[in-house]
Order: sequence, then C-alpha cells, then structure tokens
Amino acid sequence: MGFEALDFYRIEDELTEEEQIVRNTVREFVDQEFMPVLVEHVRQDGSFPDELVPKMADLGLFGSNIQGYGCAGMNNIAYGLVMQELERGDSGLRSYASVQGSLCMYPIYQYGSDKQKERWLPPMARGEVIGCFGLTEPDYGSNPGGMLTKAVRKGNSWVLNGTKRWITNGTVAHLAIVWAKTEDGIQGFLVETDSAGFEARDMKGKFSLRASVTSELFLSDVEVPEENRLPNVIGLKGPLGCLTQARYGIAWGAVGAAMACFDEALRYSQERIVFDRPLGSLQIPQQKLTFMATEITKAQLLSLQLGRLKDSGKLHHSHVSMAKMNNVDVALQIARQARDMLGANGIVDDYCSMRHMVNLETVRTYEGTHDIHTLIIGRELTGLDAFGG
Ligand code: TGC
Ligand code: FAD
Repeated sequence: MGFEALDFYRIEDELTEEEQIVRNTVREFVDQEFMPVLVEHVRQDGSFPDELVPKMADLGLFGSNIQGYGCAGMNNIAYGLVMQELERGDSGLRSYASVQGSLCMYPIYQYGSDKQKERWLPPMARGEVIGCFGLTEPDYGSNPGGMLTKAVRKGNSWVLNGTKRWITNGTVAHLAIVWAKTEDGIQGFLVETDSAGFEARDMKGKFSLRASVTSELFLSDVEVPEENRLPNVIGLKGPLGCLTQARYGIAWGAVGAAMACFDEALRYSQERIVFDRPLGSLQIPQQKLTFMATEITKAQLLSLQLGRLKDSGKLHHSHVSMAKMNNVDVALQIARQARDMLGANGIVDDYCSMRHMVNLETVRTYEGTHDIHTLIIGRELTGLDAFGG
C-alpha cells in the first residue's frame, strides 16, 4: 500500500480540483519515478538523478508559479503542494526545484531585462539550462551583506572576483546567479559557467542532503558583459527577495517530509509487535503519533494561510520566516520521533525517517537558519534589530 497523507482537519476540502490534480500528479511522479532510484543516489556521494530532469520539466516543476515564458503559471497553493510532494520524496528533490525556480528563474523574472527573460527563462523551464544561486561565502552565511565577492566595471563589462561556498547545483549549472559588491551596492550577475576564470568544485563528505550536489564556486577575473547584469535591483533586498520565494517553498516542503515520517511511523506501529501487542496499542507510541499529527496539522494550516496571503498580495517576508522556522523545526522533531519508533530498523535506508531527519538538519540551516528566522520575527514584533548582538 502506498503513502497515505494525513489530513486530520479536512484541508483537502479547501483545495480546488486543479490544486488537487497538481498535487496528485507530483505525488505519482515521486512514487513511481523518483523513489525507486533515490536510495542509490543517497548511497553515492552527493548525486541527483539527472535523468529525471526532463520529466520534471514536462510536469512544470521549474518556475511553476511564474507566468509566461513556458512556465506553468500555478497559483501559490498549487506551487506549495508541488514543494510538499517533492520534499515528501526527499529534501534534495525539492531543493533542485527550489533553486531552479525560486533562486534562479525568479531573479531573472523579477529583476531581469526583457532580453534576459526571453533568453533564459524558456530553456530553464524546459530544464535545458540549469541554474545555481551564489550568495553564501566561506565567511559570510547568515550575514550575506558582508560578502567579499566584488564586481568592478570595465568598459562595457564587469570583472568578478570571489568565492562562493555551499552552492546547490554549482557543478551541474550552466548559469550561476552571482551576487557581488559593486561601487553602488550588491548586484546580481548572470555568469555563464563556461566563462574563463569560473570554476566549480563539488563538496564531499555530507551526511545530509546526499541526493543533491553542493559546490564551491571560484571566480577569478571572470568577465561578464553588462547585458548579463540584473538591471532592476541594487542592494541586499535583491537576493533576500529571492530567498523569500524559496523559503515559502521550504515551509510547504517540510510538511511533506514530516508527513512521510508520520505515515511510516503509523504503519510501523500497527505492524510491529512488541510484548505480544502492536506497538501502536501502547500509550507512549500513541503520544508520539498524536504529537506528530497535531504538529503536521498546525503546519499544514500555517502553509495554507501563507499561500493565501501570497496569492492575495498581502505577504510580508516575516510571515514566511515564521512558517519556514516552525515547519522545519517540527518536521525535524517528527522525523526524530519516527526514527525512534522504528527502533533498529529506523537506522537503515529501507525506511525514510532517518534520511528525512538528516536532510532536515540542512533545511534548518539553509535559507536562513532557525535562529536567523527567530530574530527576523523578533525584529518585526519589537522593531528592534538583534542581529548585531
Ligand atoms: P535588512 O536591513 O534586513 O534588509 C535589507 C533590505 O532587504 C529587505 N529585506 C527583504 N526583502 C525581501 N525578502 C526578505 N526576506 C527580506 N529581508 C529583508 C529589507 O526591507 C531591506 O530593504 P531596503 O529597501 O530597506 O534596502 O538586511 P540585514 O543586513 O539586516 O540582513 C538581515 C538578515 C540577517 C535577516 C538577512 O541577511 C538574512 O536573511 N540572512 C540569512 C541569509 C540566508 O538565508 N542565506 C540563504 C542563502 S541561499 C540558500 O541557502 C539556498 S539553499 C538551497 C535550497 O533552497 O534548496
Ligand atoms: P553561520 O552564519 O556561520 O551560523 C553559525 C551559527 O551561528 C548558526 O547556528 C546560526 O544560527 C548562528 N548565528 C549566526 N548569526 C547569528 C546572530 N546574529 N544571532 C544569533 N545566532 C546567529 N547558499 C547559497 O547561497 N546558495 C545555495 O544554493 C546554498 N545551498 C546550500 C546547500 C546546503 C546543503 C547547505 C548546507 C547550505 C547551502 N547554502 C547555500 C548556504 C546556507 O544558506 C548557509 O549555510 C546558511 O545561510 C548559514 O550560514 P553559515 O553556514 O555560514 O552559518
């Protein structure tokens, strides 16, 4: 029997038929095409099943909520459901789609020239051009405003120097969105990865997010034409605006990971016999399942309302911070409890909970750590900035 989604509060009734169809289609893709190949990629060191990229593109999974340019143009609830289903499979799968859509296509769509949009968005939607997003540096993660990467104007082009670290898909990307300091402030550049002076190297040895490529980017006197500068934004709000989009997807995605763990733990509790009775008939396992179901239900409601705010244009980035922070935090707790309920079986990759658990450690860190989102919300509530101390 396949995955059964928890829907304790009948949230299904809140979804349109179209939203349900989108969700079911992605659910089927994940079950039938992604899950059978996932474990081998997790066992290998940091690889993604690239052969699935054309299918993902056919399903409209790249830039799903962008209008035009060959994108699916979904509303944000449908887009959130896509992210939920992808991350139910694996955080690496959701990451692939998040980075391509929210971190690479979105900045071109939002800050790019018409020519840049025409040139890059259609092949990115088709999965023929893969992007990566270079913001984080070895010494500047939570505080990207301190970045050292520089872009200096030289006639009708720019010369970029610097290092970016922890960059998803850096070695497989054709196009890197690189954020660099200029005389006028931080700006975004579309760096073609075959440019002279650009090098990407895989980062090895990850315990977490193994079905995803993570890379380091080295830019040494990389010359980028002026026409590859994103013309419509200057300042940190450029990359932060992209992060809002990606964090939105993570808020939904984390619910998917939690639902997968709950489903696994519930089934196991019904099948596993301990002390001559099903595990699920005992009080402590029931308490764990109740905690999981309650937190998933709360996270589902948070995501749904977040999507409504986004679709109605009332979204503030601190709303996204609350959902990213909460949903990832509870998903991680749920994954740990599910792993615990599986006993020794929980530590092998026949089961998904421990894989989700270690993935969620990354998800808690990237796209703004749990602490950073806590402080973003704290600043919104108090009007006082606690980042400096
Ligand atoms: P701050 O003064 O707060 O903001 C500067 C300007 O930006 C605006 N702004 C935002 N705009 C849109 N969305 C947001 N989330 C925004 N946050 C701030 C803000 O209004 C301001 O605008 P303006 O017009 O006044 O200039 O800047 P700060 O230097 O105090 O920074 C605040 C802080 C710490 C919250 C920010 O630096 C931050 O969010 N740090 C975390 C960095 C981070 O999340 N990095 C993620 C890298 S990418 C990644 O991890 C990809 S993982 C792959 C995957 O997703 O799968
Ligand atoms: P640090 O900023 O050094 O934080 C260390 C600790 O200090 C954390 O606990 C943090 O919460 C805490 N801390 C920091 N500042 C404060 C403060 N002011 N107050 C209280 N506590 C604080 N980046 C990209 O640009 N593109 C990508 O595609 C990308 N993909 C990634 C993929 C993976 C697998 C991983 C692990 C990371 C990825 N990142 C990417 C980087 C990610 O966004 C950063 O790791 C993250 O922003 C945190 O930065 P850091 O690792 O430097 O931690």
